[in-house]
Amino acid sequence: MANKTYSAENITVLEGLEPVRKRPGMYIGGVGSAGLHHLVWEVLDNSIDEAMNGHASEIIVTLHKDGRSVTIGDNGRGIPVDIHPKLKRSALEIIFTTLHAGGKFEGQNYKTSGGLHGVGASVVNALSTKLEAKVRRDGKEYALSFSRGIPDGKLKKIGSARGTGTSVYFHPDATIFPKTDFNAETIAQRLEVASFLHRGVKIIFHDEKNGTKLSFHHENGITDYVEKLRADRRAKAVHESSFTLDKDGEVGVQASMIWTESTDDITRSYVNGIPTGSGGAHENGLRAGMGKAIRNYMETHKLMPRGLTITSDDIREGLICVLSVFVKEPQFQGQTKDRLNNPEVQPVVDGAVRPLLEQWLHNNRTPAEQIVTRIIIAARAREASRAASASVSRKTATSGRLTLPGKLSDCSQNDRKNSELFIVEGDSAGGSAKQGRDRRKQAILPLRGKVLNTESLALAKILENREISDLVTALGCGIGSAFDITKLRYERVILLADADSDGHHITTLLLTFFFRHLKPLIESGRIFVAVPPLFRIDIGNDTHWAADETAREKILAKHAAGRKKVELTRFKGLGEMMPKTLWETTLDPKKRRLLKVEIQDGLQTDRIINDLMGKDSSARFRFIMDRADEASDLDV
Ligand code: 0RA
Repeated sequence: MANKTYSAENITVLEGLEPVRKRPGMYIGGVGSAGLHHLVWEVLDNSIDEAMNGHASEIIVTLHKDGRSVTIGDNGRGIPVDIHPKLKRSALEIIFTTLHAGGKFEGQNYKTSGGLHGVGASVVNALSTKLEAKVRRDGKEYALSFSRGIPDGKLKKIGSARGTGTSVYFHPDATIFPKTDFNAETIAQRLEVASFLHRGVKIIFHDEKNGTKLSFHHENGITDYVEKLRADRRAKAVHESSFTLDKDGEVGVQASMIWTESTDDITRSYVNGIPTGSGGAHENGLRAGMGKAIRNYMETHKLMPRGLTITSDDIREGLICVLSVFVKEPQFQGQTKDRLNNPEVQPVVDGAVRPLLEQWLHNNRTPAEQIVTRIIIAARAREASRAASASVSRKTATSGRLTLPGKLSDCSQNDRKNSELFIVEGDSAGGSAKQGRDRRKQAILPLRGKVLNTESLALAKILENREISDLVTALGCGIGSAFDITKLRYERVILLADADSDGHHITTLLLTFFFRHLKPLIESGRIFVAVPPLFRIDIGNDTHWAADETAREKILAKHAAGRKKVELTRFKGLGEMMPKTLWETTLDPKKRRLLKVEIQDGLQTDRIINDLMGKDSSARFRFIMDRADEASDLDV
């Protein structure tokens, strides 16, 4: 079986391509940006497979000048071009025009990298206005092109060639995808991750739009990935080199981990090269195996401190970990299909991690003790912050309103339904909001000055801050280990700050705190950002409000033409707005505009918050420089 050569006969024919164009979402998950980029991942996966089977060493991905077409080339064996004896068509044509073609159903040539179990090439073809495949084999170069999945002609010999390889050019169909522009950064990031997960493969990204070329190549695979994650965050490692395991088998398991002084824990997990942001069976197996290995080690060497319990969170604090598994038939679940649902994978990962990590700890006593020390520090810090947060939540739990923060103007109704807490920037805006609100349903908590930047601070430290602890008390739901969402005292929490850069900063600081420490409030859709107006425009007897310059210009164009008396007021801040005005524009549920805060991509949000709010100012600098051309109207 190992040396069996593949030829046109092996290809199984199941269906035509019409279903793909009728219901593209069924094959690529959707026709938005993620679906569009999925096409690239599909074609890429075929080349990665060729490399992982030892036949290719280099993959070149080119984003063409139009930004809407891509070529992916490799130096593998070249897709076979021989003619199928029954179908009288080339294997190349069959692979690109037949769903489920690729010989993968015989269990050979099984695809171990990402993708859609071998349907990839034909799906991409069906959804492209043009696709051209070129193959170098047997000293010749062949080409075949297609439109919307249908061959434009016959397979052509276009010349002689040295070496072997395949290249696939495609241009997605704008009648299927509302937007067909590829994002170079999205592609570059994916390629870099692929180069870590498939060690040794050289992946080159050529962005013809910017004229840039990137080359990704990591001989040490996920060990290098962990090191990159650590270095990006400037997190100081507590031991010298990471622990890495690589176990072959029915389910392949690779994991690499290092403990750092940072308080976050970062796990990047992948199944067949596909990111699994929501975890699943493989991550559960990793946690279980890691927990058991460390506890066993601590017990064997009598390192368990008396009277201190070590939780799995303590073990993970400061941990940077990459987990990559290869599974024959992965089942993904969840709204974004990024959670692995194969229960059989958990014991396999657990069984790989536990003995290997435990053995490594026994054989490497210096790092082992450095890790144990880190875990004990985490456990002590957790106990300290639990004591602190318990004292904060006790205030609300025991005697209700009397112990609420003095500056909170609570709403009068007892029923939580339809109640709202406005967190307002500044005492004077707080005063206007207090007078202008619907006092039955709306509570106001004014915040003084800048809010604490909670990124990279321990919870115990954060709760020493008066503004934050007042906020937690007002919310009533506790925090950290004392968090209980059923105790939240309001249905909605609305952040209300000035429409200027200071206001945006305050909103960002508050959202950082909510994301890091009260994430379930965001996830359950309870956090909102109010949009106060920046301009008041009086035209004749009518008053209009505009949230920004664009809205102002629209209103002027629509209503002010030809009329004489137009009065324009720019609000300096919420504080100078009359209570009645604040009600009409920002508080009144019938007229106001609220933005609901949602987390679309947890990993990306984590990265951006870490870059923008974390200790590492160079990450912030890079973030700002990368986006300098997007900042058109700077606040001065
Ligand atoms: C089937 C059989 C063989 C190679 C490939 C597929 C192949 C597919 C892709 C897709 C992108 N790059 C690729 N490179 C190779 C092996 C044919 C042989 O036995 O020589």
